[in-house]
Amino acid sequence: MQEAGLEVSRDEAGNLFGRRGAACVWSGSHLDTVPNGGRFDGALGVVVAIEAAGRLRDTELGVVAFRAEETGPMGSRRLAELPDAFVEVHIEQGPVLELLGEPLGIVTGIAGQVRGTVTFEGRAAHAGTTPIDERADALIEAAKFVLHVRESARDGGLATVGALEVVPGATNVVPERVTVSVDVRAPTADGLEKLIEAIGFEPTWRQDPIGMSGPPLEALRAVLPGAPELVSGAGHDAMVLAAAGVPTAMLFVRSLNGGASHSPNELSSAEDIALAVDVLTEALALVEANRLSALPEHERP
Ligand code: HGY
Ligand code: MN
Ligand code: MN
Repeated sequence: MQEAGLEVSRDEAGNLFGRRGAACVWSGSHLDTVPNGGRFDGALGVVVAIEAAGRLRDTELGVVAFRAEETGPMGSRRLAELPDAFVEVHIEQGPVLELLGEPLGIVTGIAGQVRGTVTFEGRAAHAGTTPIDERADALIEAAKFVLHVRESARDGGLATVGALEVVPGATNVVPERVTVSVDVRAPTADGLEKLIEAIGFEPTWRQDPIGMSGPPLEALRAVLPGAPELVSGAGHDAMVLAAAGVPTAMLFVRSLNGGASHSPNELSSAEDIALAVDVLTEALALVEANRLSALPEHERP
């Protein structure tokens, strides 16, 4: 960020901000990722934003590297009160652009998601002396629920059990308690509600579906006329900014390897990433120029 000529600061949550001047227009993404994740989820958007800022030496703007996006975006909530506009570049994390043979895509909206856990109670017992029919095996009930979660998502939306905690978790003890994670996604609020009801659990965290909008979206469409437009099934920091009322847009970079993501197989090409830098550079300059021209004469720098 310093090499790009930005003034760098960090907040108490560990978010990293690079500013030039008033910095009303921002770009960036997150630096955290999932266990054993890929190298592009988040980091790609941070590096592309820094590169674009380094080219726009006369443009006042900001670049941000958020913390803790994967665990229910916390970092991005801080930026909501700062900017007039936010543009996030992100690897698509899906197969659409690769199937279309397109290097870049414009995001029109971000699917809603809810997360929570369900706990199954059983009774600890000796694996070698407790008859099968005498057992209250929490893991058997949890296993049935895991299948139920998957079947519930058959008619729309997505539902995933990614983590299981088995207590006491010993080879020779019948499980007495099992906690199951639930992750549910749907492009509409109605679809989300239907899936929550079908699964039958109480979410503890929610992000409603949200649209991209305003000057950042118009700028991407102006810079990339005719580019494919798609809804993101993955959540992003951009959804938090948009939900806070900040005009927000996202640019997707083609995922290779069939859209593999949250996996070491995640991949975008250097050529596509270079194109994204060109597009983001033009779009940020356009958003800031339009913002300035919309200011009353006496407020312009
Ligand atoms: O889970 C998501 O959609 C994002 O990767 N945090
Ligand atoms: Mn991400
Ligand atoms: Mn991710």
